Amino acid sequence: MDLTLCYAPMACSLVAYVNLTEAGAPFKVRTVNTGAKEQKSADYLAVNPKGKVPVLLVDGYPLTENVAIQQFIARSFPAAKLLPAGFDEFKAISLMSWFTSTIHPHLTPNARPENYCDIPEAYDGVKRVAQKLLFEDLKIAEELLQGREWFFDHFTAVDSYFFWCFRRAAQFKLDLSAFPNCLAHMDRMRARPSVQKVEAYEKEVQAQFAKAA
Ligand SMILES: N[C@@H](CCC(=O)N[C@@H](CS)C(=O)NCC(=O)O)C(=O)O
Repeated sequence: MDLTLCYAPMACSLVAYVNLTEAGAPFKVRTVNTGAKEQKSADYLAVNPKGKVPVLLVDGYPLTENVAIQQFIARSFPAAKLLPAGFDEFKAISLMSWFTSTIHPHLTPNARPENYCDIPEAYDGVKRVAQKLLFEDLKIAEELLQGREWFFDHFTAVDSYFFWCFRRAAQFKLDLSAFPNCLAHMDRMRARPSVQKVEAYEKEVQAQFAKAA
């Protein structure tokens, strides 16, 4: 099976990078320079008409959406146990669906308030409302992680996905001190070689893009 991940630094394509690495899957990367709007180029739109990362190309066929991609990786490489077993598998899919449908949209207005309101003077208000909603989400995640290392009884794709969400919140310089369990989870994730690898790779790609600008 030939796998290529369309990946952009800082973006949620990090999750698939981590999970493919955790699975020991051989994969190639097609970098996407979102700063230069490469995701809206005709070439890229032919791969994903939504103009977003991630895309996982499986033998050349594009698979989009994080929830589907993480399940595809987990099922293709079962030995990595990237999804928990039994009923917990559905709880894991439920959590990842919540990250996609709720947490992610509460993060994006911090970066792109102009996509939510066309009154520049109101951008701070857009961010404030999104942050309030995000903190309600994080309170739930904080409770789920109480007394636990991972969301389930071992590391899974849910941990990779939540790591990206929480790291994104940290990148917006939000005060996350009310979420010690989430902060400890982020530290545990950063101790994993897969996360160290993607964060080093991310810096390399950012440097390449900066040089090309
Ligand atoms: N629901 C999609 C969301 C994908 C998404 O929003 N990706 C962002 C990066 S985190 C993106 O490509 N943004 C570029 C743009 O909107 O122009 C998924 O989970 O795969």
